[in-house]
Amino acid sequence: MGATPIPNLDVIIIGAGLSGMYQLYRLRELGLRVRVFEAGTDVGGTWYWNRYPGARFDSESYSYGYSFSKELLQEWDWSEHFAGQPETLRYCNYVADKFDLRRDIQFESRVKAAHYEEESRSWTITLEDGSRFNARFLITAIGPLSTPTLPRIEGLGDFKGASFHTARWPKEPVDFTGKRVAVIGTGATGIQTIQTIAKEVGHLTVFQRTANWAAPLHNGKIDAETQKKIKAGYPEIFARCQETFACFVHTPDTRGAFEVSDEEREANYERLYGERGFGIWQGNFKDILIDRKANATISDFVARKIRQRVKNPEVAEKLIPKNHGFGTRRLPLETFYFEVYNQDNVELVDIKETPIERITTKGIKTSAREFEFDIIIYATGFDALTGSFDKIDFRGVNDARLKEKWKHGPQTYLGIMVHEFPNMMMLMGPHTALGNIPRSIEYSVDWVTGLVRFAYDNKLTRLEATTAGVQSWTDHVKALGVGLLSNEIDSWMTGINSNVEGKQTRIIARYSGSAPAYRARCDEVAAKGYDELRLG
Ligand code: NA7
Repeated sequence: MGATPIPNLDVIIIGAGLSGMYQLYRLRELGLRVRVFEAGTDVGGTWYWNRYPGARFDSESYSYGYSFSKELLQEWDWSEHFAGQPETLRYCNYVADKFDLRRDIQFESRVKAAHYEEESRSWTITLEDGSRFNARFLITAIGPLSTPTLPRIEGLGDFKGASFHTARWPKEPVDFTGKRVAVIGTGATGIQTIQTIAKEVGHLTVFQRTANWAAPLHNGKIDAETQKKIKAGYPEIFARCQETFACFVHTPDTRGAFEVSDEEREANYERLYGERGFGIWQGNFKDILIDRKANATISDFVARKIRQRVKNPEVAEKLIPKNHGFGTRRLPLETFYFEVYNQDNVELVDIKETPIERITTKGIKTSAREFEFDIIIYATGFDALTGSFDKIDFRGVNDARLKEKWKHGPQTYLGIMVHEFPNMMMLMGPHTALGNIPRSIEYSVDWVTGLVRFAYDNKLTRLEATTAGVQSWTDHVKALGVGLLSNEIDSWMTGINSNVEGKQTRIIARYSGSAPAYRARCDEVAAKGYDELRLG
């Protein structure tokens, strides 16, 4: 132990994104001494870091904001059906100001270690600067997609122009006018970036490894009349989110794709393709994500749309995924993305055909050509779900290491607790329901708050998940994944990241059951006095 006394707290929260902010708010209500440690210089998490051009919601704005404060709901006006990142970051700041959250948040404080001490039944965290803090409880609010990854390509540091990962975008605007720009990656982030900067660049080259399905977002401004309706309708909006599979507003279809005629199916797809948001994914026929033939009908439909929208048939074919069906990876939503490839100054490079060999001082060298660029954008994604845990040296009872424990995939109880890691709770960790994420955040924060309150009310100082509890939840999560087409394809949802050593084998790190079922299970645990935990 160092010479500096360690301040004593009741709860330490890591992260001041949407989870950490709300968790702080709730724990303050219990009168506890809470401190949040945040690596960034301000609140917002995902919306603080992801400042890349075109970053915006794919969830309807009014279904995304916090629902816990009626006052907040009435005060805040979302300007668009799918708000852009600057607006969402303003929203996060508004919330922080309104509830005076910053006084308990320590910024520029990256946690590098968190160790449990049995004697004191408490957690000590160590920040990058060496300072340490101690608390009875540790709550991680570090986000499922918050550790960006760069390609493992030779010469990455050699490039003399400007290069950015989308999730580490500078605060100052980047000028693309007349510039030769490369984008590597065509996931949800790459697509938003490409369709936005294509309007400004001199020349754009997109390096695509795997074609992704994407469907129109159909964003629009919210006029005064609609604003009024939204504000009056919040109870119904949130009630709807509570009923649906993944907390989105889109009502799932109870019919199978082949329970309707070919004409009806086509008309349904046409309607969904013309509607705002995730309806085509979340409100589609019930079997498109589990039945190969049903999936083929929607995949064929969207492929036809791509062929209609992209003028050059060769380019269109490159943009149509061949290795996975529609919706089996996280569906990007787009705004005239496919039309970008009709611009004379935009080129698509299929890097499965001509792999990138190295980054050079001037640009990118593929097996076929050498390209020169002023700017390279890496839209190459994240070490998802477990990556942010791996970066912190979490140690539990008898020095047990979390990274080691999760070597072959996460082992959790309700996605919230881990055996041998007493008094540590995870928000939006692996094995929890994600979906429309603030809805899941609010539920998990309330559940964790209930557990902390239970501990203080009952003078409990040690809460631990049992091996049986962990086994049963982990088995349950695995069983839920059986039969899903999404589990047969590489993506961050199946734990694959080609840029991270050891993440080339598919795992089940994501809870794929319904949010209502998840909540019912957690409610049951709470109602029974948390008797599935080892309490002391
Ligand atoms: P994603 O969805 O993981 O997409 C990353 C993209 O980058 C994807 O197209 C990858 O191709 C590509 N990629 C990754 N590494 C490389 C290398 N080394 N070389 C070439 N291409 C590469 O991340 P996003 O940021 O777009 O979205 C993440 C989530 O954030 C999203 O689902 C939303 O929930 C918000 P691949 O498909 O792996 O072949």
